[in-house]
Amino acid sequence: MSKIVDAKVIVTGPGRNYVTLKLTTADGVVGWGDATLNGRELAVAAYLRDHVCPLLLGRDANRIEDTWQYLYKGAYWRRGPVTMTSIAAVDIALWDILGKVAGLPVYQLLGGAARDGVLAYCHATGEDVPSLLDDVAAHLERGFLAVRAQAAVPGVDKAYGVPPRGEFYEPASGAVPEESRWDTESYLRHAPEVLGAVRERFGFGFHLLHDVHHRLTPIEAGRLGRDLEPHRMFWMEDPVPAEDQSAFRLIREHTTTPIAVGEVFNSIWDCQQLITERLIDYIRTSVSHAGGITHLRRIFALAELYGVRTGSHGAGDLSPVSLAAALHVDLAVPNLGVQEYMGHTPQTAEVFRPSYTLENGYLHPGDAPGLGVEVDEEAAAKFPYDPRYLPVNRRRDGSIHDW
Ligand code: GCO
Ligand code: MG
Repeated sequence: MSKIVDAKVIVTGPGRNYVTLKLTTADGVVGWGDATLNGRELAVAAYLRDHVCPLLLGRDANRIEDTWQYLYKGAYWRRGPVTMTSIAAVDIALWDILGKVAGLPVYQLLGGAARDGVLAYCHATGEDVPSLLDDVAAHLERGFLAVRAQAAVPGVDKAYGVPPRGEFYEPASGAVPEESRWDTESYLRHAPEVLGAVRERFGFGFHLLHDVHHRLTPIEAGRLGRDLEPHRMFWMEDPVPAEDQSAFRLIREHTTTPIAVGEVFNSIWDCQQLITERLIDYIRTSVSHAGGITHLRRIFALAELYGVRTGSHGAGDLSPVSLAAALHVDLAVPNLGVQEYMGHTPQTAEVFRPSYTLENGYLHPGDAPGLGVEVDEEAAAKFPYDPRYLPVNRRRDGSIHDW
């Protein structure tokens, strides 16, 4: 029995906001979990503080599955990003504790390494095609073997994924959401040209990815997928709003471009139809938004049965604790596809000190016991929470579109 004696929620804003859970056992072992939900951080912090932390005190830290079931079934009100991010944070922290007690990196507890390293994809962006090509070149020079390419779209104000030149991409900003404008026709004309320009310049010797960010109808997505076929995409991500699972059947009828979905999902039930009916190729659920290591493994195991590979979300709004947890899972599962890797800002690195490494396009979680991330609480206290929201997207006529 390894009793949990303390559960503390840390809210910090080193460049962007993160919510971190710290669990401590009677033996003084500390486990860290990520509970960040971009733009809704304090809802998760309150859920943990008010409804979860008090229930954890006195529980056996070794009973990870039991704690997961206790928090999931015990709440009665199931699923949803706030609940599942909270459960994820507890679960990730418990795996961290188990690894530290065992003196083993978490991936060893998950069955050991199934590969030497985890293929990572980076983000290349540009305000126009020449600047995108420069950025792709810079990432290929750094050794990346998989590159996501996003460029500004003519007529679209603040296109998704494109930061002002030289700045780190962070879509959340402002105490009220920023608004952007969207033009489907312009995007559908422009995106195949942009991705074609990337292939024309750099060839086919690396994986090319693109994120549509939930903005098309199924038939539009089918057309885009078909237009992208000559460019041999690794994947087309989130072509339509992800919650409409049967929409993906229509896309499938029109294109062989592989489809990736799942960053906004928070449970296996969100993925069930997509996986079992083979409507997608990559499942992108993240460890911190989909119930932690325990639940992510279950989703990935279901996916394996149907030939669906993994492609975990790894944007900057997932803290280094999440990225580390994802990497331990990635290293151990048989059906890894790729891991998203945006990196974190220098300010974030003042608070979180991960031991994962990136070499020749592959990430590795490292061999420190547990997850291998240290969190500097004094540094965290220096960066106050700063309310920021994800943008709202409007069509030309002013009506709200998916962002
Ligand atoms: C991605 C994602 C992110 C999200 C972000 C929202 O594929 O990396 O789409 O960029 O927009 O996580 O907070
Ligand atoms: Mg995405």
